[in-house]
Amino acid sequence: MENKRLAEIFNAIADMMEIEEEKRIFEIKAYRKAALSIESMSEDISHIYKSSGIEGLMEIDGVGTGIAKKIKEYEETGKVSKYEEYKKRFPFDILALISVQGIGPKTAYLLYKNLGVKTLDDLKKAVSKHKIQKMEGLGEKTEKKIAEGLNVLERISGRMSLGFALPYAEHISKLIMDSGLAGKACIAGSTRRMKDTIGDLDILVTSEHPEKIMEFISKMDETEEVIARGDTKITIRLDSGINCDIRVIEKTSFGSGLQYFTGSKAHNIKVRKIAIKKGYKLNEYGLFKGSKLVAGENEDEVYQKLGLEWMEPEMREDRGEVELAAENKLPKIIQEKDILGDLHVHTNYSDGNEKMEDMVIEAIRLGRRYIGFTDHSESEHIANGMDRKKFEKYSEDIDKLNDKYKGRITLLKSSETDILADGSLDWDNDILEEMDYVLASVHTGLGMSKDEMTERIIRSMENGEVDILGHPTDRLINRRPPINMDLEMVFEAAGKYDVALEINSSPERLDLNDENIILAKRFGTKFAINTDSHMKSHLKSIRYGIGIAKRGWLRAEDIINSRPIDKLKNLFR
Ligand code: DGT
Ligand code: CA
Ligand code: CA
Ligand code: ZN
Repeated sequence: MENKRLAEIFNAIADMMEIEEEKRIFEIKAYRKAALSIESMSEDISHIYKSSGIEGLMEIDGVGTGIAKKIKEYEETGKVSKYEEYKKRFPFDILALISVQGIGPKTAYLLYKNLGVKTLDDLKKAVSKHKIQKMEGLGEKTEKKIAEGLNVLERISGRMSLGFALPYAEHISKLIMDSGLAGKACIAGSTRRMKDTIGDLDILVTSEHPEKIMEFISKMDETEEVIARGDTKITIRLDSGINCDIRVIEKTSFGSGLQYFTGSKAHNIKVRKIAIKKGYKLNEYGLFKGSKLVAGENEDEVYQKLGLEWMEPEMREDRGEVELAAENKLPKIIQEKDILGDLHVHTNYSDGNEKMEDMVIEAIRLGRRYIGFTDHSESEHIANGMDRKKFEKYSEDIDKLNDKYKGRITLLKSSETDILADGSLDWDNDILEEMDYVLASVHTGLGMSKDEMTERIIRSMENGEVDILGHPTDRLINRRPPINMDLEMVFEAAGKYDVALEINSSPERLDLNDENIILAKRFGTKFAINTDSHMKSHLKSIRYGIGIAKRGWLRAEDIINSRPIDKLKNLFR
């Protein structure tokens, strides 16, 4: 699947354009949007092009004529000439360099021009030799920041966002099923547990022809390299750079195999101890009494024979779930069907791609009962924030569409309101009062000290206007660490002032994550699972946020957008 590579090319083009043509902001944004869209879709872009040509490509969110032509060029020649031209002028690994916090495209260019830095290794050397602090326009502070950025990168690299890993795992499973050689192909490992970041993919396959499956997998287009191959297990590196373990097992062992390879390891160890205590032996091939197979084909049977309730994969982290399952006391956690609406949606009134009405139609198609529009407030210039006049127009549009789609969906009026540096909100009270609810987020001044940031966020909640705190830690997976704040103090304030904490489902964010949720719950906070959609296809990302919420053992009543619309409106009032 070439999706990942194409996304990289488009991101790199956008970055290189920024170096010298920063004014072409819309073009730059178009490349970034196309990249995000292509990277997060599960369908193979080559396949779309082969089966429905350029028209098919243009149906992809964020892909217009210009981008579609470039995809066509890539499919036919293996290259994008615009990218090749740029690369000649900027012959350094821009994506690697800007993955370091503190380095943007322009800094990367300066580092290349002055110090010849082309790769991350070159950068590490330049930092260790303190060459950056002597550079004009950069200096000591920047060098320190880059050194820190390199440290962060080292800690987080090698893991991929769930939002990118899951579609990929689904794609590979489908290819295996389509081969006609497999009975089942099931995602296991941390991906099945919906962990926010994924080390490698694990797929469990049942088949009577393990050799043929192995052969098929090793020859797939997506397989860049076969790292290890045994009789029933193969490890490959995919063209996305992520590794994938695939194990072939007999049908009679499918359930125990799935239980084993779903993990987590800590959960498995605890379950195995129970098995031993009850006189069984448990491994990936089954649950045995002596040499007799007692259970194996179904996962729930394996648990049942051990006196355990079946546990949702998201709960299998040895956080007390095994003990509760033994007493039939597992909590009833949130399910996908419980989520009735989405409270963080952008349109082309600010930095979204689509018209409001198109988002409404898609939300109806997905069965949402309500959505809240949250286009950006004025000070958010990079995201094309609305001024007062534009807000009025936006507000009228929401009212009009609300009438038009009455009975099918309810539209709520809001705005993603910037929390300014001093903790005040970006809109005046009269505008805030026009909204059904207020979503407030930090977007700028991310480098504040811990005390300042904590105070800033708590202050934003104190006046009682804010209903939801958007993407609370502001991390971008593999790109930006969480902001520095006292989580407990912020969560405590959220509980006190009745501000729901967002679980942002965007693949690049997944913020809050499970650990944050567990901490926040101690302060009695409520949560909102939102997509932060900027195009139609994003509305489906809600499943990642639901997975994260399940990992935090949240129940429907903990989540505000599981309430029917009138109850929700009461809550906001
Ligand atoms: P990841 O890949 O780092 O995101 O996390 P996982 O959980 O997918 O870990 P991985 O891929 O190393 O292994 C997949 C599952 O296989 C793991 O969740 C549980 C099982 N497993 C692996 N190694 C062991 C082991 O030494 N003991 C037991 N009981 N289970 C194991
Ligand atoms: Ca794994
Ligand atoms: Ca693995
Ligand atoms: Zn935001």
